[in-house]
Amino acid sequence: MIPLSELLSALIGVAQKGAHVASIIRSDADLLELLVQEKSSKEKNPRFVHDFKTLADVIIQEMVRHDLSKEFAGIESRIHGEESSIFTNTLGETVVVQLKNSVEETKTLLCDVLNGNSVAAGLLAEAVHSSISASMKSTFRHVTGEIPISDVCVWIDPIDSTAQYIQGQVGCPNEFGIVNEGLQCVTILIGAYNRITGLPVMGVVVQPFAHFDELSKRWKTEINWGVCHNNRFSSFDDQTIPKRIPTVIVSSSESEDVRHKLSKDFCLQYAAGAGYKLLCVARGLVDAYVLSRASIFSWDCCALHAVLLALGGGLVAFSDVLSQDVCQVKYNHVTSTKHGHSIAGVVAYRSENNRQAIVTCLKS
Ligand code: 2IP
Ligand code: CA
Repeated sequence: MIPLSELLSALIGVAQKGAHVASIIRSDADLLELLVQEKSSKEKNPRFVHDFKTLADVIIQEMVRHDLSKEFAGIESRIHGEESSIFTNTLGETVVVQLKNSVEETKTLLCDVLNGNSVAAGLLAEAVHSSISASMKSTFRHVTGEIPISDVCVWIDPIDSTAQYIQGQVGCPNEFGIVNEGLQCVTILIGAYNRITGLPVMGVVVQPFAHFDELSKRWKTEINWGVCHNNRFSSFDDQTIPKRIPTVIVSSSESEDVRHKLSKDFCLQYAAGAGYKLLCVARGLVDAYVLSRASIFSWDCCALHAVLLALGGGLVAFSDVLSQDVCQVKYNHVTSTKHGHSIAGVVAYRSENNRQAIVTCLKS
């Protein structure tokens, strides 16, 4: 058994480090150039077929795996990420991207994938091996309870809203406090679920680029979390929820039919990033996030699903929302394909009343 506060502390630590790596990549000229360049198939790295943006995702994911495995023996095989860590080139050669024991060894491995770019490899290796110590312990001192570590599995989305991360625009909050597009929509999502029940246990969400400080010309990071194992705890303060008209957030690619239906009872808002839209629900900026297509995956949802459960809300598949039983999405599917981890659309809500209101609207 391990204290939930210990697991939470570890997840917050690795998520903060992920945010640090994500911001180093955007602030270093060499790495940024690699990130934003769209290569034509002719220009593509002849040795390794993936673009740098995939490597940025994978290296953050593998850093989380490495650091958590050091702290919790045996958890390594139960940590799942969006990206495959195996890079294969057109000649059939493969490299497994992982953190080695030292900066030098990791640099050598990354240099191989980066086709000999040792400057970029060195910068990345240093970032993933760095220790950052911004402790938040005071904010979760009240989290009690324990869990057998052998029951804990983890889903990581190393960079959600990759397109916004690469574009790098500074978004502007609208009158609802929502940023439709921009770096603010980028999140790092780390969710723990129970291997037996399949239900979320805790989630951490970090916005590496939450607020741009004009004075220092630097981005400030924001971290939120929730725990829903026996008891419920979260970083959110219900007192700050603004009074507003009923509002639902959707993807800009949501179907015309669903948008039309929802707009009868709700004001509709749009934003990029599945994680960011779920965060808007957790913050109480909207009542719910509705997605009718199966274009979302376990790694997009697990962390914020935990936060919503901690707040008294939840996340159900769109395909199940009209059924009698409220059936929370589960994460313990046994499958090895990406498609096997997709969720049949989403209705994510902050309270039971909000869920009821969506059901009533969709039934009408
Ligand atoms: C994506 C990203 C997209 C989202 C999609 C996710 O994850 O969050 O923005 O689409 O569902 O899978 P939309 O913005 O239309 O909701 P990633 O960036 O990690 O691929
Ligand atoms: Ca994602």
